[in-house]
Amino acid sequence: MTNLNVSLIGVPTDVGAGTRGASMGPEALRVADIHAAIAAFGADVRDCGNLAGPTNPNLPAVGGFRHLQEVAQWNEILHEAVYAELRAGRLPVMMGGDHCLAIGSISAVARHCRSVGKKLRVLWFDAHADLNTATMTPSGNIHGMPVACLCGHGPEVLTRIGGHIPAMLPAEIRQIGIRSVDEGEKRFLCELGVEVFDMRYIDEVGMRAVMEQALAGVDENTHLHVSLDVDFLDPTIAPGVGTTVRGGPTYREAELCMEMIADTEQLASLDIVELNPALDHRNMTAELAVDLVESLFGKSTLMRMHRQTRGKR
Ligand code: Z70
Ligand code: MN
Ligand code: MN
Ligand code: MN
Repeated sequence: MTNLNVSLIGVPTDVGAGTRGASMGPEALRVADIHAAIAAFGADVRDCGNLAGPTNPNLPAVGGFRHLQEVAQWNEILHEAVYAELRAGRLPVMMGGDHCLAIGSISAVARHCRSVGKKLRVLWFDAHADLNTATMTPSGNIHGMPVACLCGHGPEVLTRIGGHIPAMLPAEIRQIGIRSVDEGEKRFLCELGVEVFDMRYIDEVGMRAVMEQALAGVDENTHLHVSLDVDFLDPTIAPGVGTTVRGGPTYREAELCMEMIADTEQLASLDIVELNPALDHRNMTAELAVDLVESLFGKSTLMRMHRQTRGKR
């Protein structure tokens, strides 16, 4: 069963993003009552509050990176916090914050997997591949680089976090919903052999088949990490993000993703990132994210039992 000892970790950073405001994401998720949404399933939910890290100096890129030292500091702090919760047997939920925080969270998850002998599977829901490097990046924004850093391609201050380079293998990640990929990233995705379920593929085979493939091989010994960049969702339902990209999944498709993950009962850590309350309307994107979290923690359990009974008749 999914671990119901849940720790909420606020990560109020936007140092990796191009647009300011994701630093307000943790509070918007609290206002949407993420705590109650998870506690409703009988979970023991602990809000650890917000981590403290460097403020956003709002400077231009240097050597291909914006705010490299600040991003490194935030991720060192986050890595230790996430690792501590995992060791304590808890399921950490990272309330971002921009997507650069996946470097700290996933490196901690991977370290935990190595220590307890679990297989790692990362599901990366995003409009973007986030696989840029200093030479390929069009922006210098490090939220466009966490997948590369985790796979060992990036500045040492980021790749060495957690003490194992690479923190993660390309074979351990599945990317879903991708529809905005830079030229260099396309080549690099191929080169690394990352399994990508882009929007065209989702259109052609449907979300159910996509999720079956993305979850193939997940078993009782798998630690499932979900990294949910809310710009994965279609901007008509999720306007509160820094970089909207048209043509994303619908509410129903996104719910199905989360329900199929809940069915595996292997969810063990979660990032919710890139929520930007400064660009949202009446907190609708935060509320949508909380709806998805409810499904991820098994909101449809009753219906699932009903479906199984019906299937046997
Ligand atoms: C672009 C870059 C990005 C999120 C934008 C965009 C990256 N590929 N990621 N918004 N979440 O600048 O690297
Ligand atoms: Mn992202
Ligand atoms: Mn994105
Ligand atoms: Mn709801």
